[in-house]
Amino acid sequence: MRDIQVLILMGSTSDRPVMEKAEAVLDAFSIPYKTMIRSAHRTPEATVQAIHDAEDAGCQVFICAAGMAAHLAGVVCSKTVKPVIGVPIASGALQGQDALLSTVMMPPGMPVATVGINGAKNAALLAVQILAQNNPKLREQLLADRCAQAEAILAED
Ligand code: RP5
Repeated sequence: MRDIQVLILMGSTSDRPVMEKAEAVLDAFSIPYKTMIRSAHRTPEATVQAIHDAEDAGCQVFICAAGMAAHLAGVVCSKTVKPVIGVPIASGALQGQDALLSTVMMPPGMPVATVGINGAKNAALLAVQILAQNNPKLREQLLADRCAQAEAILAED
């Protein structure tokens, strides 16, 4: 695996349309990342291998998206001490309510930072904020983004 700072994992290719929003944010901030399809239930061994490979490649933050009984972020958390951000995906009969609870309700000692249902953009921005702790240029870019958001709102008047 080439050098990366963020690994995006998602449980299925059906999650891809949502997670493209996370990729767009990381592209906008020029963050090197890799996206892989890995499932906590369907490909458990390959999921653990991806975590090890990503850490060897310099990964600092994991973004894990899954729907239904969404255990991907929790499993990744169990295998790394890097920050893990969970994205509950709206899929299946409960449209993300199940994934939200499965992702956010981690046992004490196993933290997953969970964004809202389909919150791929916020997941990526949180990853950038984590990386910005040791990167003044990224911090400046984030501040500029906040200013742009405020200006856009005010321009709506
Ligand atoms: C989860 O089950 C995936 O993350 C996806 O959101 C959901 C449905 O998967 P597919 O049946 O579309 O592959 O594991």
